[in-house]
Amino acid sequence: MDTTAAGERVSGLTVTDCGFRCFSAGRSACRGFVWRPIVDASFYDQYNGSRNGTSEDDSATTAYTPLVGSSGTGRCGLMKCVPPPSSLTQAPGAQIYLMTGTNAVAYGSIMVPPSYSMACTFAYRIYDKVQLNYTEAEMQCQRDRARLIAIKTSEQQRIMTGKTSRSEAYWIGLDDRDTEGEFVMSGGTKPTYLNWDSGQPNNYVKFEKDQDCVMLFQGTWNDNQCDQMLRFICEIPFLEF
Ligand SMILES: [Ca+2]
Ligand SMILES: [Ca+2]
Repeated sequence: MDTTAAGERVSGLTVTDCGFRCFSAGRSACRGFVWRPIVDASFYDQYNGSRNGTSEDDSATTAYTPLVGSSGTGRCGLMKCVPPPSSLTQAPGAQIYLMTGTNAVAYGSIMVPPSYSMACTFAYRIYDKVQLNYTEAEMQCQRDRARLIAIKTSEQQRIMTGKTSRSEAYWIGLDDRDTEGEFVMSGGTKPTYLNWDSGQPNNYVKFEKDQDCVMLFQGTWNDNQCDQMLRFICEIPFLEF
């Protein structure tokens, strides 16, 4: 089991069991955990707008049951750190607990689609069963109330490198479509953390099209033609750097 910032999710656990997993993992591996009841997808529609119609469906099928104590089972993810308090909402959704000594203390809740995994400062979804061009990928993320991932730290890059396939390429939220050579991240900021592959970006011209959209491939970045059909990664940021 991965107990780094964004642990693998395990389904079918109660809050108590999830807390026990966290406690057993030890404080260095688990500072807190996120637990989500299995909910009807329509429940999330109230908060997240209409869901996508182009990609994998979520497995959430049973009715939503409000979280009270340890009743019911859900998905459990251990976290090495937890989202900042400013990102928490009162909306019922993913429940976050802090481990304090031998106790799990309710910390808050956060509303992200059930298909998204939680990290410390963001939630993400790796779309690896559908391939879209850059604009379509952007739109798919927007339907999740998310954006193509803006990788702003080496920690965020490390997580994504670990979660993606080395044999595949994924669109990330970085492009120079407006002005050649001036890359802008999803959210409109200029990148300060950079992770280009050697020799990139090269704006390579093929069939009279240059390269204005950035993909993650084997752990580093490369600009590519925006009409290429690639996998992609969406992100819901909890904290902007
Ligand atoms: Ca370019
Ligand atoms: Ca390139």
